[in-house]
Amino acid sequence: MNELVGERLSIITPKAQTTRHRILGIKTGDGYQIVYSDTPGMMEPHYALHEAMVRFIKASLEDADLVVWVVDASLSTEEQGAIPELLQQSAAQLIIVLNKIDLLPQSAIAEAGQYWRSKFPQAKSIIGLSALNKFNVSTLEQEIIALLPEHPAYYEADELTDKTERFLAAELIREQIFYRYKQEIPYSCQVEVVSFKPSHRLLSISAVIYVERESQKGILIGEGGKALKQVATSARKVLENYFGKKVFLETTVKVEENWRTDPRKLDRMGFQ
Ligand SMILES: Nc1nc2c(ncn2[C@@H]2O[C@H](COP(=O)(O)OP(=O)(O)OP(=O)(O)O)[C@@H](O)[C@H]2O)c(=O)[nH]1
Ligand SMILES: [Mg+2]
Repeated sequence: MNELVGERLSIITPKAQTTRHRILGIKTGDGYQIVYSDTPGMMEPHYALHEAMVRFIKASLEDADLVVWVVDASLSTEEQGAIPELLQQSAAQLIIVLNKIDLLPQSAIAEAGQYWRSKFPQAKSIIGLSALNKFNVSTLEQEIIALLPEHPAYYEADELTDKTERFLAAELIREQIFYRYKQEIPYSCQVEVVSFKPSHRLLSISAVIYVERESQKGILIGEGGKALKQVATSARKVLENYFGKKVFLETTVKVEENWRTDPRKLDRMGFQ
């Protein structure tokens, strides 16, 4: 979606389940407007956060005129997950994107195309692309535009997303956590920006990083606060680059017991 919209709206990491929300990306062009919903990846929900993530997927599927189903073409067919029932049941038109074809030899791309055609005979098109190398992204956009229904624009031409700068800032901090910690830590963290104050030259951001348990807090902060300091330094650089000004970033770690499994806490944290 970032490549299609031409903006960094969703964070990207090598770890699974990076995206936790439904994030709109709006692209308005000459005579068209595309409203993308980037969603979490489909999965079996194991706890309340997962359930909230699946709700975002369901709502997006219900609203969609068109579903762009992105598969990782570098995985073997055995490694591909089952095709979710929700997708099979969706009345929306379907495009299958075989992403990461930069990792495949030409012959394997053709084979992948045939495999996915047999899985989705109803697909309007199956497009191999590389989001990384920006290969075939504009072809995909042309296919999408061709399938858009006639409708007045939903958003103003200069709107890019439904998310606030606060939200995007919190996500960029979370992205650094996903990059810097292993195993359970990224999944036990949620970031909230509690203060976002832009002035002429400086942007002051205060963020709370929630963890579920005292032990995770210790790992996150690290010996002598070193690990958290590294997160904060790299996040500050990313934020400065993103917002185009100097950033003062303050981070606090708080234990919010079992926030992932408590629907009320999740509601308060913006997962309603
Ligand atoms: N080689 C290669 N890697 C890619 C390409 N597109 C994405 N990636 C990598 O794949 C990983 C996952 O990318 P994400 O954008 O986080 O994937 P996602 O499908 O949104 O995943 P979740 O948000 O975790 O559900 C990251 O490490 C990306 O850099 C591509 O075209 N080629
Ligand atoms: Mg994602």
